[in-house]
Amino acid sequence: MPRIQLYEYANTRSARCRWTLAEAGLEYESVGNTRDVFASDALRAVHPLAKLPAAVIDGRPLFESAAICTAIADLVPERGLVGRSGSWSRALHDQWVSFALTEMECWLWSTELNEFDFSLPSEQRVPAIAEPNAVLFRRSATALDAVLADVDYLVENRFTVTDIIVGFTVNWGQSDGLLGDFDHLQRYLERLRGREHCTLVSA
Ligand SMILES: N[C@@H](CCC(=O)N[C@@H](CS)C(=O)NCC(=O)O)C(=O)O
Repeated sequence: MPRIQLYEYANTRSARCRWTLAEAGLEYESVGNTRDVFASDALRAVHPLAKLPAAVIDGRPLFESAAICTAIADLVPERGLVGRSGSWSRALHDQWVSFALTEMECWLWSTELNEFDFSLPSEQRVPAIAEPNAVLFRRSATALDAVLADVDYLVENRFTVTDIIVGFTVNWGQSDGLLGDFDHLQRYLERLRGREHCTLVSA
């Protein structure tokens, strides 16, 4: 059994890792899990920006939620949570993860940072950026919605870790009120929320 420590807190992106660990059937040690974890030297030793989530897997530090989830999925090939490295399924996993993070989540994150997150001092925030961010998020969401008209899940049309990573982003978009007319994305979230270990929190 691998030894896994997860630096986590509430409904941060660490929820992706918590869900992946449950689907993988792996136990882990939860580290932090209070707001104080952000200011801790222990977190900074694992993540150079002291962000969540971060993990230590068999003594090796790893950060970025998608990387941690994928590494966890790779630990349990028998669970079929991700295609093997070099397979076309793995290429599709990489495609959808990149799409979710760089064509969707970045706009949500920018809005949060500029509206109310604690990372930027208020004089540096540009709240008006929320409007163009919403336009750009919805442009990508339109594309994903069209894909999910034909399939239930993104890789091999069965649930994989890809859906955990992408689903978190889609759920965030719904929490921000940006999914109103995307029926296929709404149904995708319903399917994901129907899973026993789902950590997605409804708005
Ligand atoms: N791309 C990173 C984002 C990490 C991130 O920004 N995490 C937030 C919590 S969800 C955080 O630690 N924020 C504190 C900060 O920005 O200083 C990932 O997916 O892990």
